[in-house]
Amino acid sequence: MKITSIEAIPFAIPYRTPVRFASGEVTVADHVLVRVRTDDGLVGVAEAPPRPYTYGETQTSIVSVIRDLFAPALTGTDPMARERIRAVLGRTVGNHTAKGAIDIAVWDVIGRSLEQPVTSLLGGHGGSMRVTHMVGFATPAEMVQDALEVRERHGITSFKVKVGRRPLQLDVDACRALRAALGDEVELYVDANRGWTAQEALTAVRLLEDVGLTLLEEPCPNDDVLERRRIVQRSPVPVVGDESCTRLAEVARNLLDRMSTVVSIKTARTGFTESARIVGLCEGLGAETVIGNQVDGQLGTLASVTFGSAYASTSARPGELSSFLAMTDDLLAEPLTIVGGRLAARERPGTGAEIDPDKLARYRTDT
Ligand code: MUC
Ligand code: MG
Repeated sequence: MKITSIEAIPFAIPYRTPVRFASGEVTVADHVLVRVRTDDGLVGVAEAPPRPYTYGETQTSIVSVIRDLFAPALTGTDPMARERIRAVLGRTVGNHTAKGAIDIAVWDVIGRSLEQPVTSLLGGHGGSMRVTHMVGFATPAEMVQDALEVRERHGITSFKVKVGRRPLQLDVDACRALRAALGDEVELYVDANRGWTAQEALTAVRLLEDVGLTLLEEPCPNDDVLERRRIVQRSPVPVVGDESCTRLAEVARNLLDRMSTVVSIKTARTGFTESARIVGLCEGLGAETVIGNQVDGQLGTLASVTFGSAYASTSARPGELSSFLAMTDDLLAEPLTIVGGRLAARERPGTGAEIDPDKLARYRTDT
């Protein structure tokens, strides 16, 4: 089998309510659909969500790097040769989500070719995951309403709260309001997206001690080396590396340098092949992982649960698998449904994703 083409199709689907956080905001899912076709007539699909303010990738840059660099380099390659594909993509630094989506689409082809679910090929641990919902910046009352609604509708009982604002009392008030409204049973953790200084982060976790947070994600810039280590040493809450852990070597450095204690794995960023290596590295070092989100649509979320539910260690904590709920529509022919706070991977060949052709025609922006 050989890859005959790799397409990168830009599309735009508005959000019902914008998702806001310390590093930026999302009002439209201006993502890229990646399709890998083979000479056997198979088609693998994946979604690349650029986050320009964090990584510098844009919808245009993803389309260009795939069209001009990665597609020509990989056309003619056997999709089973994942290590060869990884080596080709790895020659270029950055461009995480372009590479991640190609890797996932290749795995989708492999699953379809073998007529096996990719989640089984990867590890087949559990088939589903508990879901964390991410609550973006708003007033405390609006944040509480968002959390109560998703608990009521989808049974979700784990929440990641976006923090990193100034004055930090804004975030302290929001976390307190959420705990008061949701009760002691729900899990609450916070993600500052590097919005605070180390001192602000330490003050915040001290002020929030009685709220019972379980994780503190990207509290301050990772380049503030000594300050970041100071947080890891002093914080009563484990520190998660997200945008500071975008590839295997960064994860290794972050953990060995004591800059993070838990690692956020995003398949949008490291696909399945590199993510699997990160899982092994973290298990070997005794570091916990959490399946993160890059404000993915349904296709990206299906990839996250396909991967996250395949291993015991990645499904120990709930995964961030609900960001598509705020979108007005999606490309998947059969929508994802979160039931009782859980999302299941699909027991179908590949990742089980089928694209609705009418929706693609409506939302693609290149025609
Ligand atoms: C997160 O965990 O930071 C927001 C920006 C991004 O790149 O991902 C999201 C969620
Ligand atoms: Mg994060």
